[in-house]
Amino acid sequence: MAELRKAACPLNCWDSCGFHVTIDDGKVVKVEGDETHPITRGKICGRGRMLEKRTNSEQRLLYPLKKINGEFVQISWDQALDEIAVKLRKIKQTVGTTAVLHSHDYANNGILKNLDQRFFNCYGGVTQVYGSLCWGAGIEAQKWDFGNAYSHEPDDIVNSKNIIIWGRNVARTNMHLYERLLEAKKQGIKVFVIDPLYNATAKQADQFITVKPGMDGLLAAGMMKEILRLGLEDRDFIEQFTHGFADLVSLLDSITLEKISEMTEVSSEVITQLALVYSDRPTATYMGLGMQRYENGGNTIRLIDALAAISGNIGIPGGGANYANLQVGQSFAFNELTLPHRKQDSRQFSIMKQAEETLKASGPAIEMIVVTCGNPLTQVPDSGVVEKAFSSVPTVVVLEQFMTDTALLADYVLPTTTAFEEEDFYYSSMYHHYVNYGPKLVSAPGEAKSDLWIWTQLAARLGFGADFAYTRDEWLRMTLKPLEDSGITLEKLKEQHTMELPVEKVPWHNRKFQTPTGKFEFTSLLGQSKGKNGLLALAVPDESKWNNPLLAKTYPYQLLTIHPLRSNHSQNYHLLGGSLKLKVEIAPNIAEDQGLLNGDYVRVWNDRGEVRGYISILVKAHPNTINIDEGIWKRFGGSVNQLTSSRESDNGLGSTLYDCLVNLERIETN
Ligand SMILES: Nc1nc2c(c(=O)[nH]1)N[C@H]1C(S)=C(S)[C@@H](COP(=O)(O)OP(=O)(O)OC[C@H]3O[C@@H](n4cnc5c(=O)[nH]c(N)nc54)[C@H](O)[C@@H]3O)O[C@H]1N2
Ligand SMILES: Nc1nc2c(c(=O)[nH]1)N[C@H]1C(S)=C(S)[C@@H](COP(=O)(O)OP(=O)(O)OC[C@H]3O[C@@H](n4cnc5c(=O)[nH]c(N)nc54)[C@H](O)[C@@H]3O)O[C@H]1N2
Ligand code: SF4
Ligand SMILES: [Mo]
Repeated sequence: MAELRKAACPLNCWDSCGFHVTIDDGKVVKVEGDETHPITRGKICGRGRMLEKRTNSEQRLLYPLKKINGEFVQISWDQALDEIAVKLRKIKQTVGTTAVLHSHDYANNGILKNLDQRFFNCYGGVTQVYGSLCWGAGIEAQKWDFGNAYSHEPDDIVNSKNIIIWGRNVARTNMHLYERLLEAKKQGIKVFVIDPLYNATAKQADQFITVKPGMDGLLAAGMMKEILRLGLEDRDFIEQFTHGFADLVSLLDSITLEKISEMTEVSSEVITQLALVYSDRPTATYMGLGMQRYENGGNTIRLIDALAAISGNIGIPGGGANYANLQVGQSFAFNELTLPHRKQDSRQFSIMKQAEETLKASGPAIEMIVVTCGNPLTQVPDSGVVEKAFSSVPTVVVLEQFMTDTALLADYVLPTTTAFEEEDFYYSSMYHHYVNYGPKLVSAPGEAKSDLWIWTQLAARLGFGADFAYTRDEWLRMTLKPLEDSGITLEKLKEQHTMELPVEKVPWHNRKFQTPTGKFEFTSLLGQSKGKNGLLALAVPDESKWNNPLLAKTYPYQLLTIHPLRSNHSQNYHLLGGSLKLKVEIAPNIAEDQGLLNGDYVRVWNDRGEVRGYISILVKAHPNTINIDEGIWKRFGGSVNQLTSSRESDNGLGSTLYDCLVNLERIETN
């Protein structure tokens, strides 16, 4: 008899959907949306549905593997754990615990996935990665401006007059915002999309504004110039609740609107018109993450925040500079779970430069890399260097569900469970503020074990078993401790499956900001305390004709590598079936200039590497722009990160994945 159970999507995504999962004969047979979920309301995307395939796939890793003479050999769990524990103990006794690099990302939104950090802290403190490939530049930017990065609750959107979707590929990456946009449009709320690509969201917009990639900060500066020229700014807000406005004014005075128009490749008329839209309050801004993956990414988000601030759109229903919603994750007892004080030693590599740092590390050199919830060989920039670094380290341990490009490089591959095979809570600090409960629904195939089981076993072998001597219930209760007063308990969550977290629904409505001055800061004291000048700037991407004219002559096209429609990063390509062809999407002018046709085979290259694929001419895109979706495995023609740079963003915490110039030419199919 088939059974229907409620569950939750574990994927790293804006939406954090509620599921209805059908189980038959001990197997997951279907994944659908839970129509009682207050935000996701029964609709889910193909990536969520495909979790059925991911769970049942014959490609699942079933046994611990060890590489011997270049070949993977099946070994027992005891052998794998004993050998890894011996190596960890030896490293600790000889060169010190920071000779271990913990390379991870956030492929699974389960709260107990953070126990890897507890393991490494209790072990003594390893080399950790800091910053984020994903959203690091913008998070830091909002911390400088507001003191934190908060979004309005999803249903607040109906209070807007205008909605600006700025660099977020909503129809593809954030489907429940897309649903709400369509509803808002029906109510007469105006929708504007600012993006170099004419994507599915742009098609639904009242107006699409194409912009030169990486130039959004300048565009925001242009709008601010016009708002001030026309006297449309919110004087009360500026005078009472902001710091550093005079610095902003002198910055805006240092450039003309004509120059901004030339650099952004947006006409002055459109800039003026958008200034009027911002002044016609409330205007909500929904920023995406693509546009901050540039050298100037932090400054870009800061200028857009400043635009929302001077136009009076902060702290009011229907407004907001919505980028991320960190208050969601901040609701849980993170320190109790991860025990940061147990670290005796520490070293940090930026997540962008983890490979270069590994290659040059000394005192101590990296002896072991442990990879959890990540596929760095595909996802980390400059993959040529990543491959070199991972191949150079004596022991690489990868906890995985599938034989990814990274797992192929490992010395030990430890097979892990998928979400329906273990119990956890799921939440996302990107969009809505509900936590979802995900029960264990089926048993894991073969000898696959949860990450938590692996940490528990290793901790016992290394003498800190007591730090992991908790039941699932106890772990989950530990994370909910700060929420008890709000009535959120494990029992209630198990019963209700999703619960609303006690967060600000209209952030900053009381105008009390979490910055050092307590105000919105155009000039950031936090930035200054970190050794920067804290000022806003008219900054451009590193790889642009404005900054590097010679490079721009050799490599005339800007390469974006946006998130794929049917895969969450690298997680689904091997399950899609059919023959996968790497698609090189190009702006129409490139096709005209080079006489390219759809289906032509081309190589795309720069000094860092080369990728080959088939031309697909976009109907509309900003001139000289190319896109290749990210996440593609080596065996399917990837990774596009062979082309991207590992430079860090202006504030040091974000990636510059889209700040990437390339050239392209047709070649013969081989
Ligand atoms: N289908 C799908 N959905 C996903 C994911 C996935 O892999 N697949 N991943 C999830 C994760 S982890 C994340 S971080 C989010 C990311 O969600 P998004 O922020 O929506 O995704 P991106 O693909 O980074 O880029 C979004 C948009 O930015 C535009 N863009 C690029 N450069 C610029 C620029 O300089 N200016 C402007 N204005 N726009 C620019 C791109 O053209 C694209 O339309 O998506 C989540 N959802
Ligand atoms: N060029 C380019 N590169 C990018 C991006 C881009 O837009 N362009 N986007 C960046 C962004 S936004 C992000 S968030 C990162 C994502 O980077 P990653 O998180 O590294 O990418 P994923 O492909 O989501 O997942 C990594 C692996 O985690 C495994 N996994 C899933 N669940 C579990 C689990 O429970 N336990 C363990 N041990 N493993 C698990 C999956 O099988 C998968 O192979 O990529 C970044 N890289
Ligand atoms: S991937 Fe995102 S949109 Fe798709 S089901 Fe999961 S949470 Fe929902
Ligand atoms: Mo991400």
